[in-house]
Amino acid sequence: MNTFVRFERDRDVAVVTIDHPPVNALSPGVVEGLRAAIEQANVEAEVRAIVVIGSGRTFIAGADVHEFQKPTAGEYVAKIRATLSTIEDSAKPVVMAIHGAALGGGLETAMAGHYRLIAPSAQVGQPEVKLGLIPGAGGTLRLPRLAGVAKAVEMCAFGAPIKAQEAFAAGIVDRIVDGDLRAGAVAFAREVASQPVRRTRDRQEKLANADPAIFSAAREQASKKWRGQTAPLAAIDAVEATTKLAFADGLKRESELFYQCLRSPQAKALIYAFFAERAVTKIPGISGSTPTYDIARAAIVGAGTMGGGIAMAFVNAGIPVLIKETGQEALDRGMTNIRRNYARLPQEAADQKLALITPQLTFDGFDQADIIVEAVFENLAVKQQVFREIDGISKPGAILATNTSSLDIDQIAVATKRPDMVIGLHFFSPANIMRLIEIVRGSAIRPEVTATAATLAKRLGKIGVIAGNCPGFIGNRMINVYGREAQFLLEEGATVEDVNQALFDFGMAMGPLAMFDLVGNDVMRDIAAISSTAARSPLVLPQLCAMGRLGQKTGKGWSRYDESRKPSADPEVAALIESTARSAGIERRIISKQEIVDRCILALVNEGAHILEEGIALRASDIDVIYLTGYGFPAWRGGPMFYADSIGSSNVVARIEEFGWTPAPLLKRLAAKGKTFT
Ligand code: 3H9
Repeated sequence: MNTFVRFERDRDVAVVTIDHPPVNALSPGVVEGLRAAIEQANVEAEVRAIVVIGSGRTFIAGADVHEFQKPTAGEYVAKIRATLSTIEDSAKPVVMAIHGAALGGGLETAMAGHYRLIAPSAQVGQPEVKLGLIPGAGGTLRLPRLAGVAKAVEMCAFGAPIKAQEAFAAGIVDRIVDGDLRAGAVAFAREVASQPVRRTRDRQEKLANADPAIFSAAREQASKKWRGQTAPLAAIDAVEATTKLAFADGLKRESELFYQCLRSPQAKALIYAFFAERAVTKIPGISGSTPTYDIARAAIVGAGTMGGGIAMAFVNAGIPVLIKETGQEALDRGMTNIRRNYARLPQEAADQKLALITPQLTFDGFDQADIIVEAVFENLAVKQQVFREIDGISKPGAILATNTSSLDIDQIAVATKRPDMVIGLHFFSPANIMRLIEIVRGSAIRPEVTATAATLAKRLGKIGVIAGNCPGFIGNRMINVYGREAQFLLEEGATVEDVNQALFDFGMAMGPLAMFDLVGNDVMRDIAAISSTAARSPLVLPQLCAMGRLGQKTGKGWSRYDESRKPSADPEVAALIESTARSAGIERRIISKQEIVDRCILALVNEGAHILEEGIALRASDIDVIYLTGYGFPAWRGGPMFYADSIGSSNVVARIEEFGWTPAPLLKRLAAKGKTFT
């Protein structure tokens, strides 16, 4: 048909193959080719049925998201919709053969066909909400017709894909095909060739009597899970409209809601974030041909919260780990935490994972490890000592990684005879859950080690972002200025609750002082001590630490915590802040919510600009990915650098100057030229 879509004949069955690597997105060309192929099959008299299949690793991953960023997005969407109508209208039965994934417009294409077959390992889903969109090519109409209203609401509003078995049970697919999918689909197509075509749009039985409680419950849940986001609610509205409108009117309603979403700043931010996540793997000087080390076994030094979490991250990817502690009690505590974590799994799965972990008090077997990750106390001398020891016992070619969150990688590397094999892998807590790893490169690092770390991050299901070596790297260096600003606001008159609420309402997962209390005020103090060079120091934090108000772990920090860790305002802290500020001669005033947000967020932006200019981050979008995946920045705002761009660099500079700060030189240059970071 064209370079993206092949048309072949298997006797009386037309086989239409989409061949558009890497993921068979419905790019321009694919859409036209698919339509032409269906039309061709309908005019060829010998053809009795049609199979549509994807080549390569997947069926269709959805619409080509790049197209949504262009002014021609409207025409593009209209073409997809027209192609799906052509498929559904086909007089000859169309059998969709799904392997890999049918996501978004991919599932919509499949549902426009008359039958769906699926490989056992495949997945289907409507993940558009993650891009700030809703299904825009009939997904909110056809999915409820196949799977029922409740399932459709769940899939369209929450976006999680489901596996083949579940898709079959829900009625989305007609058969699971073990073995050769193409052959199975062709045989199936012959089976149904003489039957009248069965169009999804005509199927009404699952639409009747939808319980209104489905929609209200979903709205409530979506408002919590996707706080501040509009697309999930629009997706629920669209499915609800499906239960009330004829197919053609429902399509119109879906289209209106889709365009509202597509035009929203949220979709722009989320689509940006989607590509930003993928851009992190593009590392200058490293390519697909850069050799990598094979990582078959890992060893971890330290079974504390970080060590245990990192061990689970490896094990979850099927990599066996040794985990070493200095004392039996600490080792037992670490293993108890790991077991508690795995207790959520079915017994057999938990046993399999635990079998991959060897807890020990010695370095036995460390000489076999391909990577050793140090996760001990955050202290340079202690870490150097560990690196001296592991360097002595590990095999040549083993990578030595530190989980430091702020310390100088070069100073750790010099404790070894292989500084070129030493790398920072800054996991975030809980390391088995959080997706971010900062991959920190020291000055001696070999490209092969960086390439291995990047590949490993992907294998662990994580997002590895490259960072240069400076105190606090990217994430903590920025969080330091953000946290300082939050504390200055307190000294100048805002309450702990004002500051927390303002940033929470901005969309942060939690307010800054709530974050301090969660992470531990002592930990935040130590991070600040490593990465701060500023003249003004926060005055209250050291006092809280001295009072043992370390945060949630001690029941008291900036707030007071009950047994269920619910915070409440603590008048003692308010009095301490006030008296500290007065004795330091700081003038106190009423501070607006806008000022709280601007000072904290623009502190991030200004530091981000310095980081970018120094080459500590490879690109502005890497900084955003770190903040979206590691620091609870609202995804629908795209990250601090994208947010700065959305308000305009000259506005950012003006506001920063109003605060009496010095704008980063890069920021000033961008403002002068009317340019953006991203
Ligand atoms: C939609 O369908 C809306 C419709 O309802 C409306 C129609 C009117 N477009 O993730 P990977 C690129 S919205 C363009 O590393 P994996 C990706 O950027 C869409 N490009 O692979 C990367 O490029 P590069 C709904 C896409 O194996 C390369 O492919 N669909 C798209 O880890 C490899 O990607 C989705 O939201 C796309 N749709 O994961 C699904 N997808 O090499 C989005 C991927 O230059 N995709 N690329 O960096 C995914 O979730 C994953 O890519 C997938 C594979 C699971 C498929």
